[in-house]
Amino acid sequence: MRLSILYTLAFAYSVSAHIFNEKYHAYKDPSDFSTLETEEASLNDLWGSFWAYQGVQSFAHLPYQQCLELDPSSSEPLPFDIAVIGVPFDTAVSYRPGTRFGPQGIRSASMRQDKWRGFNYRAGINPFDDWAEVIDCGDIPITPMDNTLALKQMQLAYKQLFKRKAKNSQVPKYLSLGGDHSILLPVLQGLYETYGEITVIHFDSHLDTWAPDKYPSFWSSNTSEFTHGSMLWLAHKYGLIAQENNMHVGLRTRISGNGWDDFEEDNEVGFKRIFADELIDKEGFQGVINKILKTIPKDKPIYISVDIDVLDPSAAPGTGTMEVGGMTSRELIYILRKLKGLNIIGADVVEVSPPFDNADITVTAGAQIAYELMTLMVEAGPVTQKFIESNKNIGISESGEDLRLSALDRIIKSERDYQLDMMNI
Ligand SMILES: [Mn+2]
Repeated sequence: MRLSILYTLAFAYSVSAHIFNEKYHAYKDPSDFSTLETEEASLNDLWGSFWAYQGVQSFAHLPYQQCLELDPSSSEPLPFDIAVIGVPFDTAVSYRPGTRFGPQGIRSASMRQDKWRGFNYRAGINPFDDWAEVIDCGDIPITPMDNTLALKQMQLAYKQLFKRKAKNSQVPKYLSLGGDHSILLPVLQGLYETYGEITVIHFDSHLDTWAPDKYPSFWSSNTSEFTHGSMLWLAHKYGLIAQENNMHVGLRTRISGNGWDDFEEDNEVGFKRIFADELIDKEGFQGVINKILKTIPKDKPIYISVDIDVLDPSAAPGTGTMEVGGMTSRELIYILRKLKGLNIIGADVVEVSPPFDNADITVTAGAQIAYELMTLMVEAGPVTQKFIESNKNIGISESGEDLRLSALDRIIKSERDYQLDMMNI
């Protein structure tokens, strides 16, 4: 009886804040449990909400399923439009490893995020409570023993993930949690099969467009050339990314040799460069944002890749290859927020290495950046068939020749015979 009255009061309160469960704070008398054992309070009322630090961890307490284990035709998978996918792979790094623990570290640090308190005041939307069904798809179970096999596993996983049916969108979007940066190659291969060439906005202190032979070693193999510093070079060789107007943001790495060779090669891979120092030049943030928006096409599929080492080591010590002189978390979020309006069809946060983290600084930054990227993917709206077709046509010449296939031919004919079977599982 008393509960009913409290429900009424709670409901009155909820009129002005209707996203709150009308039964929150319905029970106010710890001296008497007897009224709880009535039909008025279901098990879900009693036990269906958690404090931030409770519950089995999914990203932001989102509904969880191990998507790769479910056969879409024979089971009843959770419907989704945007999913978080963990990619725990870190054996293609040139310096400190540890990002195999990245997905779980970011999930752990995302525990204070959830649908209930998920409204992004900077954006004016709640990415977990908008047009998109958002879930956590679990991890890709990748071998740490053999990078050729690992790459094939990731390629097959993304191929299957992009074939999954979305609920309110033509295809699903994925927010990948790395893993080292090499995971971008199989992500781009999966995206390419859906969209054709992808334009990449690459937040990083490093170029990652290095030809594999820029590493100072006599020894190499096809497998050894797949690294977290060469994946964009490989993506270009495979014709997966736009020929021009990809963009680096936040660069400050030292470069090879005694001149500008690395930048010249970067030009050939199709990137424009924004350096960390430009943020404090006289044109400052607005200059940087204008440069990005002037370069990145509005009508093409855009992918955002965030290497957490774009942040200054003071803001992200838990990463493999720190470079001093980077931006703060606030500055990165500020720039990301200005990318609203672009067709963001996927994103990642990579190179978060919990074993090198201090006091959860890096994993917490990674979780917040993931939330901002999720917001951008929601803001971009569902993917339409028309949009997919309009981009694919870019790869067809006036005479009907498929230029995207030509891009693959170029690899076969190139002096370096990169394993074409990487493209064909
Ligand atoms: Mn990187």
